[in-house]
Amino acid sequence: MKNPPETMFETAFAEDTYKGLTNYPKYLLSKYIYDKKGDKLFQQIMDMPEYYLTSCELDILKINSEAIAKSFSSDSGFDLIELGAGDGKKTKIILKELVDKNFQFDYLPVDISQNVLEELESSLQKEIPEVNVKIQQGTYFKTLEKLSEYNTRKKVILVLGSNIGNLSHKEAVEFLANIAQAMSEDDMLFMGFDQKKNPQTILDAYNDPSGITEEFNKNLLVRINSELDGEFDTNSFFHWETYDPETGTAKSFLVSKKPQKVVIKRLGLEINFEAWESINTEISQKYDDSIVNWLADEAGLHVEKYFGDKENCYKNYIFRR
Ligand code: AVI
Repeated sequence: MKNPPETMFETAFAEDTYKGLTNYPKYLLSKYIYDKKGDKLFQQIMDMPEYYLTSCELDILKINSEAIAKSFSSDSGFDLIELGAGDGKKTKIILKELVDKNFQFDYLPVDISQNVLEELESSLQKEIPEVNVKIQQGTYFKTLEKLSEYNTRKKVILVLGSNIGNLSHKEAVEFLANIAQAMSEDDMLFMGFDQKKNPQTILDAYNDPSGITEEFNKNLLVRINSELDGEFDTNSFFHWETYDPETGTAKSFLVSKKPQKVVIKRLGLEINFEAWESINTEISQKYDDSIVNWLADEAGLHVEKYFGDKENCYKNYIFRR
């Protein structure tokens, strides 16, 4: 890494961008794709026919809603805590079932964005007014820690969308171990994991002909341009996807079409790109039961059960301590 500027970085985005673009090979962190535009593009990705993950998980939740709701229930009621709730499209299937069956519960969606939470709360008030919503603005683990200090009744922690796939195995174990730490024996974790499958299906999901995934990926460069005074010409990079069936890792790259230098003023950097040099922008890990069991074991959890679609393209696992 080149010597960082003497002044401190203004934001974590600035620091992480500096580290990633002065590393060899170059990388950027996918969490920074999600600003207002990135969120919108991800909504569009979830509606694409190639992006099977959303429809598979929706099917699993619809087909198994009764069994899922039953497994969550507890005589003394429970708190349903969702990490990263988004627009709640999938969660509403479970919430409807829980309300229909008259189960006693509160719904606690956790998100860093107050705006996202307020929108979710008002849509729930319209669509399922019976749900007692207690929005929790904050980071996942701080919020979980706080909730496990004050709440004594059963916690059901919900993480949908195979978001764990954007973490390396090491980071995924840390993520699960942090959740495990907030869980008592009664509590459970319900979480989605995209599964290994025909490699072509995976490549198609991350390489749509309409170019939405490319725009989503390039939003990283757009953000560097607007927030860090960068001078990326986004047209001189193209999106490239790979999938390794041995490791189950799909990787997204931006590849430089030509030799070029890019200035990022706020970082005091001029970055050199060779022709065809890449920036890794995301990993989307695919799993099978052995990997999920191994991750759980490393994190101090175990798999109690799973719900899958007909072809086991996607699975939602129930974990306990
Ligand atoms: C949010 N995450 C689980 C998505 C995925 O499948 O890795 C993000 C995404 N990247 C490209 N398409 C969708």
